[in-house]
Amino acid sequence: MSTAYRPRVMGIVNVTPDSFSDGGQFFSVADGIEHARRMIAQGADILDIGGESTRPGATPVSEFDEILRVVPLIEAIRKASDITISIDTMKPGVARAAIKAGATIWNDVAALRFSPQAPEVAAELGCEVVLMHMLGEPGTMQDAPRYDDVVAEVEAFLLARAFTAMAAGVAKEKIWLDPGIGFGKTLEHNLALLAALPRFVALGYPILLGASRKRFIAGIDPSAHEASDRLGGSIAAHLVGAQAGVAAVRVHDVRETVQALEVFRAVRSVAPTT
Ligand code: 7PJ
Repeated sequence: MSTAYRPRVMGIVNVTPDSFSDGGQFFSVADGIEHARRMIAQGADILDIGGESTRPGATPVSEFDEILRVVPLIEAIRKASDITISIDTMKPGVARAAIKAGATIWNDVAALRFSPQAPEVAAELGCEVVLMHMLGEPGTMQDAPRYDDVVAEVEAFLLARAFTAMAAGVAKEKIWLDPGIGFGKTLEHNLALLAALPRFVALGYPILLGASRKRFIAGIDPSAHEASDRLGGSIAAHLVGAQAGVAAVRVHDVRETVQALEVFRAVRSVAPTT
């Protein structure tokens, strides 16, 4: 296998009641462990553990309950494997508990805006931090999102959040940026951001791209009502990211994504002869 670049693959592991049919706490953690094992076997480089749904209309989770969901799973993964673990949370208290349990990346869709303490907590934890762009809040973000220039506005937001994090003491080397596909964006906004990925990569921070099974794909293929119908579109979007040089892609379908990215890498590793 060649050693040319390809993005790392971050597998999504949700421990939310939405994603696991009934069953109590015990069963969702057990399912999460099984899910994590499968993704590791399929070649994931990072596992992103989430205990709160950010879907519009999802019920909010208390910090206590979120910690109860994610910490046992992180501890179990940490025991079984040395894979990199990230915690998908907006809450500093959850990030703190997750990092203590073995996660090394705080993936924050609120880009450290959820609480005034968030930037300082990120600095204190010394972990890597993913700063993602979201317009507004999860509950209302898809209500007619508007931008004058979506690419410029998302870029300015991400740089401002990076400076806030650094001012609080987060090292520049620990910061990732993410344009936040689907978070307060129309189909046109999402496509503009995907097309502008080389510009985001040129900012000099590792870029995370999360397009997996998102609704904009159904805006292109209206037959893809179900999230599980969107694998082809997800892979296409992540290959666009690979071409642009993103550092990692956040996906549900690890096996298929690793395969696509290995084909990308194999082609990239051949020096063109013409
Ligand atoms: C993202 C995320 C994303 C980052 C979610 C879903 C919604 N974190 N968490 N980037 N999406 N960094 O997976 O459909 O795009 S939750």
